[in-house]
Amino acid sequence: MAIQMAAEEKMLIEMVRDLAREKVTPRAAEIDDTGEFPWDMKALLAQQDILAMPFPEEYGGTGSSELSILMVIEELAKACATTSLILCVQQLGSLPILLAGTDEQKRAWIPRLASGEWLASFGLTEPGSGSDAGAMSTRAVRKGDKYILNGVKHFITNAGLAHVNTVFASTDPSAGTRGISAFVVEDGTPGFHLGKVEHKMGIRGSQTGELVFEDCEIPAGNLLGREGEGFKIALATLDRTRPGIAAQALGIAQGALDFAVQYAKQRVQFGQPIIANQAIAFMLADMDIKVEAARQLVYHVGELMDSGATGFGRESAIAKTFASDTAIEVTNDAIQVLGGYGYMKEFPVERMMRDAKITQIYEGTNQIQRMVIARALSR
Ligand code: COS
Repeated sequence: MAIQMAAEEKMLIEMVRDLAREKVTPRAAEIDDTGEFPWDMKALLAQQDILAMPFPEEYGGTGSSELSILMVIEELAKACATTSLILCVQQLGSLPILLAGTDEQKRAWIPRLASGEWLASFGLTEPGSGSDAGAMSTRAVRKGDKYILNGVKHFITNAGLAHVNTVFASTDPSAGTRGISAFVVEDGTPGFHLGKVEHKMGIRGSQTGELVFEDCEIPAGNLLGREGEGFKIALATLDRTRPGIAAQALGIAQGALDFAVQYAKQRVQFGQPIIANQAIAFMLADMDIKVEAARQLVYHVGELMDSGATGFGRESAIAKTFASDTAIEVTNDAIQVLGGYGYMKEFPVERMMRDAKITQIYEGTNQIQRMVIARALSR
């Protein structure tokens, strides 16, 4: 596939590749070990204008192509999935504002997200509604020039860290998904606080927790779009951000493959490097086949989004499913190539496998992706 990309975007990708190798890779194990949000990595991404990529220039962003954003996520994820997630979620949490917000709303929130001063979160999931996102019970009731929010959002990346929280709540429970609305809740709003913080298997430096709303009053002007449009805003956002998770999975898989190849060239058993054994060489070849196929799907959906096409939900779901399944298979095989060493924390591949697992789950499980694909087929 011939990649259409401006020269400066190509330079940016190379810059990020170097940055990832020099600054991100050396921090990855420690971030995983401590489970603390890597503020230094966030600052690095902000300084390099990487967090500005998903935003239009008129709101302080760099107006980067979707393809280049995916490639940057891939480069970061090769080194550290947690760090790549900072960019993914900056886009996820703010896309509802870009898709449905007014100019005034964009001016209020986007510039400080683009500069990296603020982080964003995306509050859709609840304890009782994950895959069935439309079954949410968080309520928003209009009272004069305010909305009063009550409910709990669960498994939210950047919970307690984000200033701009995009929150989906029902303004009309009798209308089902057509009664869901989208809001921005700013950090520090009375009645809004951080609930339980999760301990996770992977992406451990990323903070995942609950957003709790108890008679939380927000200005009516924080409604995005019109009442009842929230579910469509959420799904349209996910169509556009699932490729970012696919790119993250791709990066994790490539990182594991690179490490396994390097190891297999150096590790000597039975008098020769283990890559000289066909059992290992073919395993590496199979890993490479899968990673390259995932890459083509990820770049394809990026180019599709950049072409201005609409209705790429199927391609987005295909890329996310294939790349995340690939990430699990390839990281698992990378551990096998390293043998006992692969199982030890001293080497990065076990972390990569733990990090890869979430890509099959978040932003819609791969079972939900298959539903999206099957529905597109039946239309
Ligand atoms: N973009 C915009 N609107 C969409 C859409 C899309 N991709 N897909 C569906 N819609 C619209 C439908 O047209 C429908 O609108 P109308 O009521 O006006 O006809 C509405 O949304 C409801 O659609 P549908 O009936 O298909 O909704 P379901 O409740 O069956 O749910 C799925 C659809 C399963 C696809 C959705 O709930 C989903 O994506 N779940 C996973 C959630 C998720 O990814 N969570 C992760 C959170 S972020 S870590």
